[in-house]
Amino acid sequence: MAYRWKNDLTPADVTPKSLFLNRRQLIAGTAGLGAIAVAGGARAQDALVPNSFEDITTYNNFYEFGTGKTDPVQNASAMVVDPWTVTIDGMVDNPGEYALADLLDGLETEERIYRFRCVEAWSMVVPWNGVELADILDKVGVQDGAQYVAFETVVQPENMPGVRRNVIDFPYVEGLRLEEARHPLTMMATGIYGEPMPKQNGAPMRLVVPWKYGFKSIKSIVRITLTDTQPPTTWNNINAREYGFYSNVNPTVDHPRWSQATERLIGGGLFSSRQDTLMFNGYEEEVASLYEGMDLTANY
Ligand SMILES: Nc1nc2c(c(=O)[nH]1)N[C@H]1C(S)=C(S)[C@@H](COP(=O)(O)O)O[C@H]1N2
Ligand SMILES: [Mo]
Repeated sequence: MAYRWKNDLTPADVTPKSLFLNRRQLIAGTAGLGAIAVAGGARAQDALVPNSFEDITTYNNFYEFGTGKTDPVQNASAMVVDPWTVTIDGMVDNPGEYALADLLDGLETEERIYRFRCVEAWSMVVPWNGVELADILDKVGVQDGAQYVAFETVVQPENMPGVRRNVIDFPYVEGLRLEEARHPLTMMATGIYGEPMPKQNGAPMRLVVPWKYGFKSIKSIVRITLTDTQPPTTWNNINAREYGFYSNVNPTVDHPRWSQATERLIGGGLFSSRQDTLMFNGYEEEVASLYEGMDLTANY
């Protein structure tokens, strides 16, 4: 049974992709009065209106291809994503090098429309396709004593200009507590809008953790490791004072250099205005219990 949550939409609520692709034209013309009402009134707490395919695939962070927002769409086509092997190791019953298709075989694929909030204070709403990470973990068999899941992105220097220039240390690495990784909202996404994941968005498989800042959602994953030790994570390695291990979206804990209270919705066009950032990015009811008793200012 697919997981349902407070702000979940049923497939019937999803506006056809063509409408989103044409949203700018719709907004420009009288035919778009309905769309204007939706886009103009969009607030993070209302029904989730996904961004257009174009918004999601042309404004990216993927430092392996450069640090500019349009570097990924320009450079990622060179990345080789087929064949793709994911190494699963550490505290698991069935370690190994899995062909991606074998790893996903038999698992239920779903569409999930999630808010996506970057630590840089911009946001989108994205219709992801993929599986629950918990299903992958069950398949490989997590051993007693495992407490964290570590992830690693592919490194293809010949195809990745940002890697060749060492813009940050690679491979890009991330990690979650096991309970976070097992939470039903946590996905391994293999597509958007029902299409295979575009390379600039982290083909062929990337993590999506909707209540955490975007940098936790590591792209193009080639290794998953179960461990009893908190794993190093890329942005924490770069600047531990600014980027913690948890990185839960929290409007009350500012980044040392900017406020996290509001965010700019990408693709808002004429109606673009800042909206309030929601606690745990709007998923408080679902995930707050994971952090019960924790000081969220100290554990940022
Ligand atoms: N390997 C890798 N994963 C990554 C990044 C990156 O630079 N390299 N950037 C992160 C950041 S900061 C964000 S906001 C999201 C952006 O995902 P999107 O481009 O699909 O919107 O990817 C995250 N995952
Ligand atoms: Mo980000």
